[in-house]
Amino acid sequence: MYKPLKTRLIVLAAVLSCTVAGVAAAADVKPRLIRFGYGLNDESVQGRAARYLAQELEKISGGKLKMKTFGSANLGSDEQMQGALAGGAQEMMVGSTAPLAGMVKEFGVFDLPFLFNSEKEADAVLDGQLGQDLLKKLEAKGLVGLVYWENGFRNMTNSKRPIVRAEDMQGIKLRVMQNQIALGVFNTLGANAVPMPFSELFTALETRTVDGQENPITTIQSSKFYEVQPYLTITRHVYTPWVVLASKKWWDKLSPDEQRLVRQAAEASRDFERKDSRADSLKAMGTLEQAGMKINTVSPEEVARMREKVQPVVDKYTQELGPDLIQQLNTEISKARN
Ligand code: TK8
Repeated sequence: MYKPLKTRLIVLAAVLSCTVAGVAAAADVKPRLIRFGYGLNDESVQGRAARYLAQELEKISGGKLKMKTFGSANLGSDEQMQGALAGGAQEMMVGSTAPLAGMVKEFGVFDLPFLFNSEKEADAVLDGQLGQDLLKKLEAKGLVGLVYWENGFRNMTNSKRPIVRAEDMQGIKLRVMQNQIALGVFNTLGANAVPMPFSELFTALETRTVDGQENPITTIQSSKFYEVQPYLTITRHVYTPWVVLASKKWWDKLSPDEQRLVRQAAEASRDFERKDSRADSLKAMGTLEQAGMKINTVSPEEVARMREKVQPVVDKYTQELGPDLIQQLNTEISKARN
């Protein structure tokens, strides 16, 4: 169909300006240096995923977005880094949800014991409505929550004895992550719970300031806790997620294109990390056994007893965190379970 020349020119101009705008937008990426901190050492699951994230970001930004990674809490403990991000003194980090509960109390849901049965259920909740809603709540605290990585199902180690029954925890000085729910859970199980940042943990175990701790076997291996902890008890009592965070002050200064690239790299790192964590977890048991740890698994009957024991703590925090939230959580878990 014939169109007047003027119309054709207008169409041409529109097409051209779109293309130019498109190129300009895609190029709206400035050279930046991003400091990314984490608590475990470079040989850990966390270290590998941090390096992957840095490489991915550099690749997709054509070398403009450079990330320098700092492991072993060299930029501070999880809590200290959270503060640095909120204040705008550091750009990015990854850390556990437990200390985040100090900023957004609802993150405490992940410290409720015996919630998830499998990684699949955890993924569904974290990547689903509830997990994403929690990330949004961080913005009001100066943090941008990007994705969840897997820290994993936690198990207990100690230097006193194998934990076969809940009673065996009696009197064990057990380092726990820094929040009220973790404290309540382990004190109720009979231990003497001592909240402490992860960065101080190895020394505390070595000097016997505490008798035990709890973490996923991947961490027990990479942090070499087997050197100072003879007993490992498989309890899988809690699944802890890690959250990749950005400083909101910094984030708000990024162009939409830069934000998109950081998000994209973070998502790729999530998929890499979860796969790596699960593969590493399968290998870690053998390594820990070879390293001489005495390993036992609590029986399902004993898990049921432990569950019963901690029910008052669960009830208390269901009220405190909001019965609706817990209801939503349980609904999302049972959907993933069936
Ligand atoms: C590392 C911690 C760690 C966590 C803990 O910074 O504190 O025990 O499991 O992964 O976030």
